[in-house]
Amino acid sequence: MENTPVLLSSVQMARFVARGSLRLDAVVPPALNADALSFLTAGVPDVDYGTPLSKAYPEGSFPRRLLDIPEVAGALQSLVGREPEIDHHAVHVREPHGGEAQSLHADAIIDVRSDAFDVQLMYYPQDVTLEMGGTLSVPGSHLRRVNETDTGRYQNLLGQDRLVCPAGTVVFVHHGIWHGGRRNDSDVTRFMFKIRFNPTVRQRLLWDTSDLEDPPVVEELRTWFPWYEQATGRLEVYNRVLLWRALTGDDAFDIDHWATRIANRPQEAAR
Ligand SMILES: O=C(O)CCC(=O)C(=O)O
Ligand SMILES: [Fe+2]
Repeated sequence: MENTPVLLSSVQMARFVARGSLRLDAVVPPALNADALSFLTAGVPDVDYGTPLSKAYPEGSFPRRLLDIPEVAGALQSLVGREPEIDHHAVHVREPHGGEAQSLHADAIIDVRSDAFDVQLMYYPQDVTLEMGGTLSVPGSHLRRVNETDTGRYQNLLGQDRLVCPAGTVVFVHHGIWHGGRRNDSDVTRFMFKIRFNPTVRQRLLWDTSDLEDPPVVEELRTWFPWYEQATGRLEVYNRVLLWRALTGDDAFDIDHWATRIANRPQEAAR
């Protein structure tokens, strides 16, 4: 079987930088989804913080089989390199007709990095309907600095995304994305398996860069989300410019001269 990782394109990377998430619908085959439900019910043994990916999950184990899927492996490699470390993993269960919606939060507690990021893989082994309490997330929120539940009182942001997906969907999110599990109003238990990864290499040009100069890349980076304020929303685009510079090494990259203009601090004395 062909197991070569399928790397992300520059357009997909730019979309991740703009949205803070990347969704791969039904990439996990039905047989593994079926196995996953029993593994997740039993619980996945803990892995120590900082364990290298290649040592974290034994050959043949459910997480290893998930991470070996070419599209999953390729997306992960494109975002954080070949051998990231495991920060932690968790099985998130939302019981039928149980509990409350989680408040909107970022998993970053205190995190001021602008040139590096962790990613979280979220895997849904079942079809997730609107009633089942899929993860809500706010596109384009990841670069606005908040600390964990600072955003908890925000309800129903324009353009928010309440996840509805086919079985076997994997979503990768930036550590800063605003998100929260919803209340499960269905008769079915909803499972989600999450792994957070820390990069161990500089996150530069790790993806398939053959389309790096194509115009759709910049179009993605310009994406404007409906909840953005007219003025402050521009800060999100500015922060993407900084992140794209870090990811590509192109210190001159800009959108509408925003980053260039505010870097102008002439040192030469007037004569
Ligand atoms: O259960 C969910 O959908 C979200 C859980 C969550 O917030 C997390 O894994 O950080
Ligand atoms: Fe969370």
